[in-house]
Amino acid sequence: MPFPATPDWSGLNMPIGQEVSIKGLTASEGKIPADVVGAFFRAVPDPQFPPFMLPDTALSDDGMVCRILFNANGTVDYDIKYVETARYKAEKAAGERLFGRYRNPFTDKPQVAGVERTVSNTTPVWHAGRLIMTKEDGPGTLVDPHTLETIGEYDFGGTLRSKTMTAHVRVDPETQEMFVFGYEASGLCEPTMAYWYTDSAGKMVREQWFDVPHCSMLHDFVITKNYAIFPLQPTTADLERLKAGGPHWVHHQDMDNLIAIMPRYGDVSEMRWFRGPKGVSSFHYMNAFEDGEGRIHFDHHATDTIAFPFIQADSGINVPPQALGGGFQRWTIDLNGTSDEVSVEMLGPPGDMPRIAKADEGRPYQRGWYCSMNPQPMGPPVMGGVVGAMFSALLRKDFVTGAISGYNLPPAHGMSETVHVVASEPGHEGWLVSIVDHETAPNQFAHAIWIWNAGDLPAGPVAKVPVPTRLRPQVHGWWVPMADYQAAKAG
Ligand code: V55
Ligand code: FE
Repeated sequence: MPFPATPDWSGLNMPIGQEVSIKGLTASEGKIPADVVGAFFRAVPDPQFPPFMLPDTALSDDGMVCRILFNANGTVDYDIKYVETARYKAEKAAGERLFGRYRNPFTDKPQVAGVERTVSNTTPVWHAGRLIMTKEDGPGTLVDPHTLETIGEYDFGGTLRSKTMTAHVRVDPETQEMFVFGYEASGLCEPTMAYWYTDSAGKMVREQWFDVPHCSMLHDFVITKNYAIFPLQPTTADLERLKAGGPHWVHHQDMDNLIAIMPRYGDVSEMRWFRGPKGVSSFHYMNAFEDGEGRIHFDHHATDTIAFPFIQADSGINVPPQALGGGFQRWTIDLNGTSDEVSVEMLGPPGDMPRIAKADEGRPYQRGWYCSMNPQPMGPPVMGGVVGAMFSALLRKDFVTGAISGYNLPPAHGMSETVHVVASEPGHEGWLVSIVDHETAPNQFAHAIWIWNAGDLPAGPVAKVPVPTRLRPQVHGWWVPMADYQAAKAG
Protein backbone atom coordinates (compact mmCIF):
# COMPACT_ATOMS: atom_id res chain seq x y z
CA MET A 1 0.00 0.00 0.00
CA PRO A 2 1.78 3.19 -1.12
CA PHE A 3 2.12 6.04 1.35
CA PRO A 4 2.88 9.60 0.18
CA ALA A 5 6.62 10.20 -0.16
CA THR A 6 6.64 13.02 2.39
CA PRO A 7 8.72 13.17 5.61
CA ASP A 8 5.67 11.96 7.57
CA TRP A 9 5.79 8.50 5.96
CA SER A 10 9.29 7.94 4.60
CA GLY A 11 12.70 7.01 5.98
CA LEU A 12 12.47 6.34 9.70
CA ASN A 13 8.77 7.30 9.47
CA MET A 14 8.02 4.54 6.91
CA PRO A 15 4.84 2.90 8.23
CA ILE A 16 5.40 -0.59 9.61
CA GLY A 17 1.83 -1.82 10.11
CA GLN A 18 2.78 -4.96 12.02
CA GLU A 19 1.98 -6.18 15.50
CA VAL A 20 5.20 -7.73 16.78
CA SER A 21 6.21 -9.83 19.80
CA ILE A 22 9.86 -10.69 20.48
CA LYS A 23 10.91 -12.31 23.77
CA GLY A 24 14.27 -12.67 25.48
CA LEU A 25 16.35 -9.79 24.10
CA THR A 26 19.70 -9.23 25.83
CA ALA A 27 22.31 -6.48 26.09
CA SER A 28 24.91 -6.46 23.29
CA GLU A 29 27.07 -3.97 25.18
CA GLY A 30 27.28 -3.23 28.90
CA LYS A 31 24.84 -4.54 31.45
CA ILE A 32 21.23 -3.58 32.22
CA PRO A 33 21.27 -2.04 35.73
CA ALA A 34 19.51 -4.18 38.36
CA ASP A 35 17.19 -1.19 39.06
CA VAL A 36 15.80 -1.30 35.52
CA VAL A 37 13.08 -3.91 36.01
CA GLY A 38 9.61 -2.96 34.81
CA ALA A 39 7.58 -1.92 31.79
CA PHE A 40 8.52 0.90 29.43
CA PHE A 41 5.28 1.77 27.60
CA ARG A 42 5.46 3.82 24.40
CA ALA A 43 2.83 5.44 22.18
CA VAL A 44 3.80 4.93 18.54
CA PRO A 45 1.88 6.48 15.62
CA ASP A 46 1.70 4.01 12.71
CA PRO A 47 -1.11 4.29 10.13
CA GLN A 48 -3.09 1.33 8.82
CA PHE A 49 -3.91 3.13 5.56
CA PRO A 50 -2.54 6.05 3.55
CA PRO A 51 -4.45 9.35 3.66
CA PHE A 52 -6.80 10.19 0.79
CA MET A 53 -6.33 13.95 1.24
CA LEU A 54 -3.06 15.79 1.23
CA PRO A 55 -1.35 17.48 2.91
CA ASP A 56 -1.74 15.33 6.02
CA THR A 57 0.37 14.69 9.11
CA ALA A 58 1.74 11.74 11.09
CA LEU A 59 -0.13 13.25 14.08
CA SER A 60 -3.22 11.52 12.66
CA ASP A 61 -1.56 8.11 12.33
CA ASP A 62 -3.24 5.28 14.23
CA GLY A 63 -1.84 4.74 17.71
CA MET A 64 0.07 1.62 18.63
CA VAL A 65 0.84 0.66 22.20
CA CYS A 66 4.35 -0.69 22.66
CA ARG A 67 5.68 -2.38 25.79
CA ILE A 68 9.35 -3.01 26.43
CA LEU A 69 9.38 -5.30 29.46
CA PHE A 70 12.61 -5.48 31.46
CA ASN A 71 12.48 -8.80 33.31
CA ALA A 72 14.17 -9.47 36.65
CA ASN A 73 16.49 -12.00 34.95
CA GLY A 74 17.98 -9.29 32.69
CA THR A 75 16.11 -10.24 29.52
CA VAL A 76 13.84 -7.85 27.65
CA ASP A 77 10.55 -8.56 25.84
CA TYR A 78 9.29 -6.31 23.02
CA ASP A 79 5.58 -6.16 22.12
CA ILE A 80 3.54 -3.74 20.03
CA LYS A 81 -0.16 -3.72 19.09
CA TYR A 82 -2.65 -1.32 17.54
CA VAL A 83 -4.91 0.63 19.84
CA GLU A 84 -8.33 -0.49 18.59
CA THR A 85 -10.15 2.83 18.66
CA ALA A 86 -13.55 3.26 16.98
CA ARG A 87 -11.67 4.93 14.12
CA TYR A 88 -9.21 2.03 13.79
CA LYS A 89 -12.04 -0.51 13.73
CA ALA A 90 -14.11 1.42 11.16
CA GLU A 91 -11.16 1.75 8.78
CA LYS A 92 -10.04 -1.85 9.32
CA ALA A 93 -13.53 -3.08 8.42
CA ALA A 94 -13.62 -0.86 5.32
CA GLY A 95 -10.08 -1.77 4.27
CA GLU A 96 -9.24 1.87 3.62
CA ARG A 97 -8.82 5.27 5.16
CA LEU A 98 -12.17 6.91 5.93
CA PHE A 99 -11.10 9.89 8.03
CA GLY A 100 -9.84 12.99 6.27
CA ARG A 101 -7.61 15.83 7.44
CA TYR A 102 -6.11 16.26 10.91
CA ARG A 103 -8.92 17.18 13.32
CA ASN A 104 -11.35 18.16 10.57
CA PRO A 105 -14.42 15.88 10.57
CA PHE A 106 -15.91 17.83 7.64
CA THR A 107 -13.36 16.10 5.40
CA ASP A 108 -14.36 12.56 6.47
CA LYS A 109 -16.20 10.04 4.32
CA PRO A 110 -19.96 10.17 5.09
CA GLN A 111 -20.19 6.65 6.53
CA VAL A 112 -18.08 7.66 9.57
CA ALA A 113 -20.06 10.79 10.48
CA GLY A 114 -20.25 10.90 14.28
CA VAL A 115 -17.65 8.15 14.83
CA GLU A 116 -15.01 9.16 17.43
CA ARG A 117 -11.97 10.37 15.45
CA THR A 118 -9.24 10.13 18.10
CA VAL A 119 -6.27 7.80 17.44
CA SER A 120 -4.89 7.63 21.02
CA ASN A 121 -1.32 7.91 19.71
CA THR A 122 0.37 10.38 22.08
CA THR A 123 1.03 9.18 25.67
CA PRO A 124 0.54 5.85 27.46
CA VAL A 125 -0.70 7.29 30.77
CA TRP A 126 -0.34 5.00 33.80
CA HIS A 127 -2.38 5.69 36.91
CA ALA A 128 -3.82 3.50 39.68
CA GLY A 129 -2.89 0.32 37.81
CA ARG A 130 -4.62 1.43 34.59
CA LEU A 131 -3.04 2.04 31.20
CA ILE A 132 -4.80 4.81 29.25
CA MET A 133 -3.69 5.64 25.72
CA THR A 134 -4.33 9.31 25.07
CA LYS A 135 -4.59 12.03 22.47
CA GLU A 136 -5.74 15.55 23.24
CA ASP A 137 -8.58 15.59 20.66
CA GLY A 138 -10.72 12.89 22.28
CA PRO A 139 -11.28 10.52 25.18
CA GLY A 140 -8.55 8.20 26.40
CA THR A 141 -8.57 4.52 25.46
CA LEU A 142 -8.17 1.90 28.18
CA VAL A 143 -5.73 -0.90 27.32
CA ASP A 144 -4.95 -4.12 29.21
CA PRO A 145 -1.29 -3.61 30.20
CA HIS A 146 -0.56 -7.36 30.16
CA THR A 147 -2.18 -8.39 26.85
CA LEU A 148 -2.11 -4.93 25.19
CA GLU A 149 -5.70 -5.61 24.11
CA THR A 150 -7.93 -2.55 23.83
CA ILE A 151 -10.76 -2.44 26.38
CA GLY A 152 -12.49 0.72 25.15
CA GLU A 153 -13.00 4.45 25.67
CA TYR A 154 -12.15 5.54 29.20
CA ASP A 155 -14.64 7.88 30.90
CA PHE A 156 -13.48 7.63 34.53
CA GLY A 157 -16.16 5.19 35.54
CA GLY A 158 -18.92 6.99 33.66
CA THR A 159 -18.25 10.32 35.40
CA LEU A 160 -16.29 12.41 32.87
CA ARG A 161 -18.29 15.03 30.96
CA SER A 162 -15.39 16.47 28.93
CA LYS A 163 -15.24 15.14 25.37
CA THR A 164 -11.45 15.40 25.42
CA MET A 165 -8.56 14.46 27.69
CA THR A 166 -5.01 15.77 27.46
CA ALA A 167 -2.12 13.41 26.76
CA HIS A 168 -0.18 15.22 29.53
CA VAL A 169 -1.61 14.45 32.96
CA ARG A 170 0.20 15.21 36.22
CA VAL A 171 0.38 12.85 39.21
CA ASP A 172 1.17 14.28 42.64
CA PRO A 173 4.10 12.32 44.13
CA GLU A 174 2.74 12.48 47.70
CA THR A 175 -1.01 12.04 47.26
CA GLN A 176 -0.93 10.03 43.98
CA GLU A 177 -3.91 12.07 42.82
CA MET A 178 -4.07 12.55 39.05
CA PHE A 179 -4.69 16.05 37.67
CA VAL A 180 -6.12 16.27 34.16
CA PHE A 181 -7.64 18.74 31.71
CA GLY A 182 -9.32 18.79 28.32
CA TYR A 183 -9.70 21.64 25.84
CA GLU A 184 -12.49 21.79 23.24
CA ALA A 185 -14.24 20.11 26.16
CA SER A 186 -17.79 20.71 24.84
CA GLY A 187 -17.03 20.15 21.17
CA LEU A 188 -15.00 20.97 18.10
CA CYS A 189 -13.33 24.43 18.24
CA GLU A 190 -15.40 25.46 21.27
CA PRO A 191 -13.63 27.78 23.77
CA THR A 192 -14.39 25.56 26.74
CA MET A 193 -12.02 23.72 29.04
CA ALA A 194 -12.47 21.02 31.62
CA TYR A 195 -10.25 20.48 34.66
CA TRP A 196 -10.58 17.43 36.88
CA TYR A 197 -8.68 15.35 39.36
CA THR A 198 -8.98 11.86 40.76
CA ASP A 199 -7.97 10.25 44.01
CA SER A 200 -5.06 7.80 44.23
CA ALA A 201 -7.34 4.97 43.07
CA GLY A 202 -8.33 6.88 39.92
CA LYS A 203 -11.82 7.75 41.20
CA MET A 204 -13.15 11.10 39.99
CA VAL A 205 -13.13 13.75 42.75
CA ARG A 206 -14.28 16.87 40.88
CA GLU A 207 -14.67 18.01 37.29
CA GLN A 208 -15.11 21.72 36.54
CA TRP A 209 -15.47 23.62 33.30
CA PHE A 210 -14.36 27.13 32.38
CA ASP A 211 -14.50 29.37 29.33
CA VAL A 212 -11.35 30.60 27.61
CA PRO A 213 -10.94 33.75 25.47
CA HIS A 214 -10.34 31.69 22.32
CA CYS A 215 -10.07 28.04 21.32
CA SER A 216 -6.36 27.62 21.84
CA MET A 217 -4.01 24.65 21.63
CA LEU A 218 -3.04 23.47 25.11
CA HIS A 219 -0.82 20.44 24.76
CA ASP A 220 0.50 20.21 28.34
CA PHE A 221 -0.06 21.84 31.72
CA VAL A 222 1.66 21.91 35.12
CA ILE A 223 0.80 21.61 38.76
CA THR A 224 2.55 22.77 41.92
CA LYS A 225 1.74 21.63 45.44
CA ASN A 226 -1.14 24.13 45.56
CA TYR A 227 -1.87 25.32 42.00
CA ALA A 228 -2.87 24.16 38.53
CA ILE A 229 -1.50 26.20 35.62
CA PHE A 230 -2.94 26.17 32.09
CA PRO A 231 -0.73 27.72 29.38
CA LEU A 232 -2.89 28.75 26.39
CA GLN A 233 -0.86 28.90 23.20
CA PRO A 234 -1.20 31.54 20.43
CA THR A 235 -2.34 28.75 18.12
CA THR A 236 -6.09 28.77 17.54
CA ALA A 237 -8.87 26.79 15.93
CA ASP A 238 -11.86 28.04 13.97
CA LEU A 239 -15.03 26.13 13.08
CA GLU A 240 -15.79 28.08 9.89
CA ARG A 241 -12.30 27.35 8.63
CA LEU A 242 -12.86 23.64 9.26
CA LYS A 243 -16.24 23.71 7.50
CA ALA A 244 -14.45 25.15 4.46
CA GLY A 245 -12.14 22.12 4.53
CA GLY A 246 -9.27 24.06 6.09
CA PRO A 247 -6.74 23.31 8.82
CA HIS A 248 -7.53 22.92 12.51
CA TRP A 249 -4.70 25.15 13.72
CA VAL A 250 -3.30 28.53 12.69
CA HIS A 251 -0.44 30.05 14.67
CA HIS A 252 -0.55 33.80 15.42
CA GLN A 253 2.83 35.48 15.80
CA ASP A 254 1.22 38.66 17.22
CA MET A 255 -0.94 36.93 19.85
CA ASP A 256 -0.07 36.75 23.57
CA ASN A 257 0.53 33.54 25.44
CA LEU A 258 -2.12 33.38 28.17
CA ILE A 259 -1.41 31.67 31.49
CA ALA A 260 -4.39 30.69 33.64
CA ILE A 261 -3.71 29.72 37.25
CA MET A 262 -6.02 28.51 40.02
CA PRO A 263 -5.70 26.68 43.34
CA ARG A 264 -5.54 23.03 42.30
CA TYR A 265 -8.25 22.02 44.79
CA GLY A 266 -10.08 25.31 44.31
CA ASP A 267 -12.91 26.61 42.20
CA VAL A 268 -12.54 27.86 38.63
CA SER A 269 -14.01 31.17 39.84
CA GLU A 270 -10.65 31.72 41.58
CA MET A 271 -8.76 31.60 38.28
CA ARG A 272 -6.31 34.42 37.49
CA TRP A 273 -4.82 35.24 34.09
CA PHE A 274 -1.27 36.27 33.15
CA ARG A 275 0.32 37.19 29.80
CA GLY A 276 3.43 35.66 28.24
CA PRO A 277 5.47 36.76 25.20
CA LYS A 278 3.71 37.09 21.84
CA GLY A 279 3.93 34.32 19.27
CA VAL A 280 6.07 31.99 21.39
CA SER A 281 5.11 28.32 21.26
CA SER A 282 5.68 25.68 23.94
CA PHE A 283 4.65 22.06 23.88
CA HIS A 284 6.19 20.42 26.93
CA TYR A 285 6.63 21.59 30.50
CA MET A 286 9.40 20.05 32.61
CA ASN A 287 8.04 21.10 35.99
CA ALA A 288 6.61 23.92 38.09
CA PHE A 289 7.01 24.96 41.73
CA GLU A 290 6.23 27.66 44.28
CA ASP A 291 9.04 29.63 45.93
CA GLY A 292 7.19 30.48 49.15
CA GLU A 293 7.02 34.21 48.31
CA GLY A 294 4.03 34.10 46.01
CA ARG A 295 5.99 33.36 42.88
CA ILE A 296 5.26 30.39 40.62
CA HIS A 297 8.02 29.16 38.32
CA PHE A 298 7.48 26.87 35.36
CA ASP A 299 10.19 25.44 33.15
CA HIS A 300 9.61 24.53 29.52
CA HIS A 301 10.97 24.43 26.01
CA ALA A 302 9.84 27.46 24.06
CA THR A 303 10.32 28.20 20.37
CA ASP A 304 9.87 31.65 18.84
CA THR A 305 7.22 30.23 16.55
CA ILE A 306 5.33 26.96 16.21
CA ALA A 307 7.64 24.02 15.49
CA PHE A 308 5.33 21.77 13.46
CA PRO A 309 6.01 22.28 9.72
CA PHE A 310 2.38 21.56 8.78
CA ILE A 311 1.02 24.22 11.15
CA GLN A 312 3.68 26.66 9.93
CA ALA A 313 2.55 26.05 6.35
CA ASP A 314 -1.08 26.73 7.29
CA SER A 315 0.01 29.93 9.11
CA GLY A 316 2.25 31.41 6.41
CA ILE A 317 5.37 30.70 8.48
CA ASN A 318 8.47 28.93 7.17
CA VAL A 319 11.21 28.32 9.76
CA PRO A 320 12.96 24.91 9.45
CA PRO A 321 13.56 22.95 12.70
CA GLN A 322 17.29 23.76 12.83
CA ALA A 323 16.58 27.53 12.49
CA LEU A 324 13.97 27.80 15.28
CA GLY A 325 14.92 30.35 17.95
CA GLY A 326 14.12 29.90 21.61
CA GLY A 327 15.39 27.60 24.30
CA PHE A 328 14.80 26.00 27.65
CA GLN A 329 13.17 28.76 29.75
CA ARG A 330 11.83 29.47 33.21
CA TRP A 331 8.68 31.60 33.19
CA THR A 332 7.69 33.20 36.49
CA ILE A 333 4.45 34.77 37.62
CA ASP A 334 4.14 36.77 40.82
CA LEU A 335 0.80 36.24 42.55
CA ASN A 336 1.55 39.11 44.97
CA GLY A 337 2.84 41.49 42.29
CA THR A 338 1.05 44.18 40.32
CA SER A 339 2.02 42.99 36.83
CA ASP A 340 0.10 40.44 34.81
CA GLU A 341 3.19 39.72 32.69
CA VAL A 342 5.36 36.66 33.09
CA SER A 343 9.11 37.16 33.43
CA VAL A 344 11.39 34.98 31.32
CA GLU A 345 14.78 33.52 32.27
CA MET A 346 16.95 31.41 29.96
CA LEU A 347 17.94 28.04 31.41
CA GLY A 348 19.59 26.17 28.56
CA PRO A 349 19.85 25.37 24.86
CA PRO A 350 16.80 24.43 22.79
CA GLY A 351 15.37 20.96 22.99
CA ASP A 352 12.23 19.15 24.05
CA MET A 353 10.96 16.01 25.76
CA PRO A 354 11.75 17.06 29.34
CA ARG A 355 11.96 14.41 32.05
CA ILE A 356 12.17 14.63 35.85
CA ALA A 357 12.13 12.12 38.67
CA LYS A 358 8.45 11.53 39.51
CA ALA A 359 9.11 12.50 43.16
CA ASP A 360 9.97 16.05 42.02
CA GLU A 361 6.61 16.74 40.32
CA GLY A 362 5.32 20.18 41.31
CA ARG A 363 8.08 20.75 43.87
CA PRO A 364 11.32 22.78 43.94
CA TYR A 365 13.79 20.45 42.22
CA GLN A 366 17.48 20.13 41.55
CA ARG A 367 17.70 18.36 38.21
CA GLY A 368 15.93 17.57 34.99
CA TRP A 369 16.83 16.02 31.65
CA TYR A 370 15.85 16.70 28.05
CA CYS A 371 16.62 15.85 24.45
CA SER A 372 18.50 18.36 22.33
CA MET A 373 20.64 18.71 19.22
CA ASN A 374 24.40 18.21 19.19
CA PRO A 375 25.80 21.77 18.92
CA GLN A 376 28.63 20.46 16.70
CA PRO A 377 26.63 18.16 14.45
CA MET A 378 28.52 15.29 12.94
CA GLY A 379 26.32 15.32 9.84
CA PRO A 380 22.64 16.01 9.29
CA PRO A 381 20.11 14.87 11.91
CA VAL A 382 18.29 11.60 11.36
CA MET A 383 14.94 12.66 9.92
CA GLY A 384 11.86 11.20 11.57
CA GLY A 385 9.22 11.57 14.25
CA VAL A 386 6.17 13.85 14.21
CA VAL A 387 8.21 17.09 14.10
CA GLY A 388 10.55 15.86 11.34
CA ALA A 389 14.01 15.56 12.95
CA MET A 390 15.22 13.20 15.67
CA PHE A 391 17.22 14.47 18.66
CA SER A 392 20.99 13.90 18.72
CA ALA A 393 21.90 14.83 22.31
CA LEU A 394 20.72 14.19 25.86
CA LEU A 395 21.20 16.94 28.47
CA ARG A 396 21.11 17.17 32.26
CA LYS A 397 20.35 20.55 33.86
CA ASP A 398 21.33 21.13 37.47
CA PHE A 399 19.17 23.98 38.77
CA VAL A 400 21.26 24.40 41.95
CA THR A 401 24.68 24.78 40.29
CA GLY A 402 23.27 25.96 36.95
CA ALA A 403 25.49 23.43 35.17
CA ILE A 404 24.45 21.61 32.01
CA SER A 405 26.15 18.36 31.07
CA GLY A 406 25.27 15.86 28.39
CA TYR A 407 25.98 13.23 25.84
CA ASN A 408 26.08 13.58 22.05
CA LEU A 409 24.99 10.62 19.96
CA PRO A 410 27.38 9.30 17.30
CA PRO A 411 26.80 10.44 13.68
CA ALA A 412 23.64 9.15 11.95
CA HIS A 413 22.01 8.33 15.31
CA GLY A 414 18.76 9.83 16.62
CA MET A 415 16.86 9.39 19.86
CA SER A 416 13.36 9.66 21.29
CA GLU A 417 12.17 10.91 24.68
CA THR A 418 13.61 9.08 27.71
CA VAL A 419 11.90 7.57 30.71
CA HIS A 420 13.43 7.90 34.18
CA VAL A 421 13.94 4.88 36.44
CA VAL A 422 14.59 5.41 40.15
CA ALA A 423 17.78 3.88 41.60
CA SER A 424 17.79 1.91 44.83
CA GLU A 425 21.18 3.30 45.90
CA PRO A 426 20.72 6.45 48.06
CA GLY A 427 21.94 9.61 46.31
CA HIS A 428 22.05 7.94 42.90
CA GLU A 429 20.10 9.98 40.31
CA GLY A 430 18.65 6.94 38.58
CA TRP A 431 18.65 5.83 34.97
CA LEU A 432 17.37 7.17 31.66
CA VAL A 433 16.08 4.72 29.06
CA SER A 434 15.39 5.55 25.40
CA ILE A 435 15.19 4.06 21.94
CA VAL A 436 18.11 5.09 19.71
CA ASP A 437 17.79 4.79 15.94
CA HIS A 438 20.89 4.35 13.74
CA GLU A 439 20.68 5.08 10.02
CA THR A 440 23.22 2.47 8.89
CA ALA A 441 22.78 3.32 5.17
CA PRO A 442 20.28 5.61 3.38
CA ASN A 443 16.84 4.45 4.57
CA GLN A 444 18.30 1.48 6.49
CA PHE A 445 17.82 1.56 10.25
CA ALA A 446 18.97 -0.40 13.28
CA HIS A 447 17.32 0.23 16.64
CA ALA A 448 18.43 -0.34 20.20
CA ILE A 449 17.40 0.47 23.75
CA TRP A 450 20.08 2.60 25.39
CA ILE A 451 20.39 3.17 29.15
CA TRP A 452 22.33 6.02 30.76
CA ASN A 453 23.28 6.80 34.35
CA ALA A 454 21.17 9.96 34.81
CA GLY A 455 23.87 11.49 37.01
CA ASP A 456 26.69 10.88 34.50
CA LEU A 457 25.53 11.36 30.93
CA PRO A 458 29.02 12.17 29.54
CA ALA A 459 30.12 8.61 30.46
CA GLY A 460 27.81 7.38 27.68
CA PRO A 461 25.32 4.53 27.77
CA VAL A 462 25.82 1.81 30.37
CA ALA A 463 23.90 -0.73 28.27
CA LYS A 464 22.57 -1.21 24.74
CA VAL A 465 19.90 -3.77 23.87
CA PRO A 466 19.35 -4.20 20.12
CA VAL A 467 15.72 -4.66 18.99
CA PRO A 468 15.82 -6.73 15.76
CA THR A 469 12.73 -5.35 14.05
CA ARG A 470 11.86 -2.00 12.41
CA LEU A 471 10.71 0.58 14.97
CA ARG A 472 8.80 3.75 14.18
CA PRO A 473 9.54 6.73 16.48
CA GLN A 474 7.37 7.08 19.56
CA VAL A 475 5.69 10.26 20.73
CA HIS A 476 5.78 9.77 24.53
CA GLY A 477 6.60 6.97 26.96
CA TRP A 478 5.93 6.02 30.60
CA TRP A 479 7.93 3.87 33.01
CA VAL A 480 6.06 1.45 35.30
CA PRO A 481 8.04 -0.39 38.01
CA MET A 482 7.60 -4.20 37.88
CA ALA A 483 5.61 -4.44 41.14
CA ASP A 484 3.03 -1.89 39.84
CA TYR A 485 2.93 -3.60 36.46
CA GLN A 486 2.32 -7.04 37.96
CA ALA A 487 -0.30 -5.78 40.41
CA ALA A 488 -2.33 -4.06 37.68
CA LYS A 489 -5.78 -5.25 36.78
CA ALA A 490 -7.03 -4.93 33.24
CA GLY A 491 -10.21 -2.85 33.68
C1 V55 B 1 1.39 16.89 19.67
C2 V55 B 1 1.26 15.55 19.40
C3 V55 B 1 0.06 15.06 18.91
C4 V55 B 1 -0.99 15.93 18.71
C5 V55 B 1 -0.87 17.28 18.99
O1 V55 B 1 3.60 16.76 20.45
C6 V55 B 1 0.34 17.75 19.47
C7 V55 B 1 2.64 17.44 20.18
C8 V55 B 1 0.92 12.89 18.56
O2 V55 B 1 -0.16 13.75 18.59
O3 V55 B 1 -2.15 15.47 18.19
FE1 FE C 1 3.44 15.83 24.12
